Parts: sequence; structure tokens; C-alpha cells
Amino acid sequence: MTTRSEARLSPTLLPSPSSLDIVRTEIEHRNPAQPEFHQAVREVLETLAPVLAARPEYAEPGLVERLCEPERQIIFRVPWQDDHGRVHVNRGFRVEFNSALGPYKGGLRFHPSVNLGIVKFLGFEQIFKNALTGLGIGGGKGGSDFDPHGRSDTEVMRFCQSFMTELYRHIGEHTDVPAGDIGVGTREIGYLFGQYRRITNRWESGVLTGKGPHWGGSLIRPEATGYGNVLFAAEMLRVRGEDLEGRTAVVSGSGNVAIYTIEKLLALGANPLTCSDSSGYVVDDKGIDLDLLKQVKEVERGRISTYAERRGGSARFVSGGRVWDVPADVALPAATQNELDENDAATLVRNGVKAVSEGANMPTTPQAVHLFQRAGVAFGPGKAANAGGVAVSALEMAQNASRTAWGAARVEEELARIMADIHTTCHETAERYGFPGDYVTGANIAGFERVADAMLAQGVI
Ligand code: NDP
Ligand code: 2IT
Repeated sequence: MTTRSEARLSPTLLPSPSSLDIVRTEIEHRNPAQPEFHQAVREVLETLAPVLAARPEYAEPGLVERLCEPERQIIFRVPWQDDHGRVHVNRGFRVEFNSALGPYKGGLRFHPSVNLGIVKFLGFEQIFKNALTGLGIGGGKGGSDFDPHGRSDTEVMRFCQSFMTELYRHIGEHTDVPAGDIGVGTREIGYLFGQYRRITNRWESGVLTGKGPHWGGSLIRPEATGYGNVLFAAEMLRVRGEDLEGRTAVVSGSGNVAIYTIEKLLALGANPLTCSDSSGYVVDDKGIDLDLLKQVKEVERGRISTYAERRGGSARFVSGGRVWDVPADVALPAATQNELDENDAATLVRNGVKAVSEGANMPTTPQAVHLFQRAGVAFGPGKAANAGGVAVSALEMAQNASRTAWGAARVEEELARIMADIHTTCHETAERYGFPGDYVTGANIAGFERVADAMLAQGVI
């Protein structure tokens, strides 16, 4: 009789598409109630059949299964006291997914929706994204269901200190290097770094990235994800003989990635018309006023409706709506997962969108991605298009390791080079496997090849 695990190890199971289906079904079975993780795995596995067929070494039994199973998953209690002395109990996570290419690397997300499945989807995406940067970083992700909205600085500080009081034993500059994501920016990284330093009694600057510029942070790290995403969109347009100058753009979100997406669009002569938060969106006929947006969201940590109130006649706030209803040439989702669905995609296509580039992680549903691809819209998946953030994080680690600080121009040059390289890699890989213009397939296969090669060389671990 064949046991289930023996069946999983049979070499005949790979590489046909149906055998990948069997692997996927098994992963879904072993990870119940984690729909975002299933979605992320499915989206990668459904593009891998050609590379498994062409490169028999990748059909080694267990390789794909190992790639889809985190090396380590850490879940911990985070108790903290609010300003009135009340005790709250949150849950903390760190999923150390894959270290074949370097120390685990990836952000921390503080948002009430965070759970193990969300952290695993983000960690899984991060493996391929980090591989695409070519910078020697593995994949990981973490966070908490803590909601920073409406919390005072001292409450956020106490939460971060409690979170780090457990996390510190799992991370380190050669082990696992967290950074920011939703709800975690320079303020939170500061509190986390301070507590790590206090507990360990070490100035280990490479343990976290996204630090302030005077205490080990890299210039251009705050800008890097948004800038990189716009550079990726520009590359996609360039190969089609077009550019961003004079183009209208719809951007969702109004956090770190959205703000610096808008800044780069303006710098390249495009006209960003929208931004949003969880309460609704703003459309500004004159184009988004970057200074006002930064004042409202970065300085005051306010709501996006305040932007419309202060801007005067050209802007209006649409409560509860989605930016995708606004006609534009380019769409840049920069808020959260599954924020752009099939209906939104149909509206964008009907309105003549030419390119969609994902600043957020997995913001476009699979049905919407297929719709864009069928319509011939250039589609840049997040694991390629938003890799600029983690790439500059890796440059921050390099600066920390050599105890130097680079000028902004040098970092920006490196970022531009890395984004152009990622674009070329995805484009060429897609072409090589017979899917010209399909950046999803190109990114997945190119990232997979790099990680899989390292995993094969390092044995079954
Ligand atoms: P921020 O916390 O700075 O901003 C998040 C923005 O998205 C806010 O405007 C927020 O609105 C909105 N948002 C978050 N969750 C939801 C939700 N469930 N529904 C509607 N709106 C929501 O985060 P970042 O800008 O750093 O991250 C945005 C995206 O980019 C995420 O997908 C992240 O994983 C991804 N990313 C981030 C990188 C980085 O370097 N920071 C790197 C690569 C990808 P509100 O304030 O109302 O919640
Ligand atoms: O999704 C991401 O790539 C990030 N949140 C940034 C990770 C990092 O380590 O800079």
C-alpha cells in the first residue's frame, strides 16, 4: 500500500501541470483557512509547469513542496498597556520562509486583519521578489493584528517594545532582518530598534532596515518602493514604444508606497489623479498636490477626506468608493491585497488603461489579472514591480555592514539599475519560455530558478 507521503515523493508526480495541481491541493489541505496563502501559491504554481518541464533537475521530488513550506513559523503573545492602564493582548507573527539565498528578509505589518495566512502569503511572495533583486536575501514576513490607528505615540512605543521583547531572540543581521510594511514606518522601526538594542546591548544596525537616516538608515529607503514601481511601469511602457510623460494615473492608498508613487509620477511628467484610504478616495482634477498629501497623511496621520476639504474646488472625496472608476492611462494599486477585482479591471480596460503596476502585494485578484492580460494591458506583478523597497533595504544592510552611508544620488542610481534589471529579467524569461509580455510568468519563473538552484545546491534541508 502506498502512503500519502510516499505518493507525494514519487518522481512521476512532477512536472506535468496536473502533478502541480496535486501538490497545490495537498498544500491547501495542510494549510486550511488561509485563502490569501492559497491564492499566492496557486498563482505561482500555475506558471511553473514550463520551467519544470524544461529543466528536469527542478522536478526533484519534494523541491516544490519544500519551497511552499516555511522553514520556521513563530507566533507569540504581545501584551501591552494603553494610556489608561488597560491591558491589551495582541498576537505577533514572524514566518521565516526561505533562507537559501540569504538571511530572511521582509517587512512587519501592523493591521487588525493580520493572521498567519496573511503573513504566509506575504512571506511566500517575498521569496521570489527578493530573489529577483539579485541581492542575496531570503524571504520572510511578520507582523501583528495590532491596529495603530488612533493610538498615541506612547501606546505605539509600548506595543513595539513588547513585540520586540519576544521577536529579538529570532532575528539578527545574519539571521532575519525585518523592515516596515502596512502600519510600520520609521517611527515603529525606531521603537523596535531601541528595544532590540536595549535587550541585546549591541549596536547591530543591520538587524532592521528602514531606520532613520541619522542612525543607520539608508537615504531613499522611504521613497524606494513607490519610485521603483513607477520606474517599472515606465519600463513596461518603454518596450511598447511609449512613456509616462503626460499620462494620467490612478493610485490607490495614501501611505508610504502611494505617496512616493505619486512623487515619482509627478517627477516623470505624469498626472496622478487619485489616492485613497480605507474610508474612500479622493479625485483631484488638477492632479494630486503632493505637499498637501504629505502634510495630511505623513505629518498629521489624518484621513484622506481632509485632503479634499483643504484642497478646494479641484478635489472631491468619494466615501467608500474605489479609485478604479476614474478613467486613466495607468493604474498603480498601492494599498492592500485584493483591492482590484474583475469588475474594477473591466472598468479600467473599458476606460483605456495601458499599464497596471502593483505597488502593493497581490492587490489584483487572479480574475482581474487574467482580464488585463487578455485585453493586452501591460501588467507588472508586485513581486517584480514593488521590489525596489526591499532592494534598497538590502543596500541599507550593505551600508550598515561596511559602516558607511551612501549619498542619495548613489542609492537612487542603484535603485534605477536594479528595477531595470528586474524588468529585463522578467521580460526575457517570459519570452524564453514562450509567453512574451507576460510579466507574471516571467517574474515567477525567474525568481523560482534562482531560489531552486540554491536549494538544490544546498541539499535536502
Ligand atoms: P502604509 O501603512 O503606509 O499605507 C497603507 C495604505 O493602504 C493606507 O492608505 C491604508 O489606509 C490603506 N489600506 C491598508 N489596508 C487597507 C484595507 N484593508 N482596505 C483599504 N485600504 C487599506 O503601508 P505601505 O504603503 O507601506 O504598504 C502598502 C502596500 O504596499 C502593502 O500591500 C504592502 O505590503 C506593500 N509594500 C510595501 C512596501 C514598503 O516598503 N513599505 C514594499 C513593498 C510592498 P488606512 O490608513 O485607512 O488603513
Ligand atoms: O513587501 C515588501 O517588500 C516590504 N514590505 C519591504 C520589505 C523590506 O525588507 O524592506
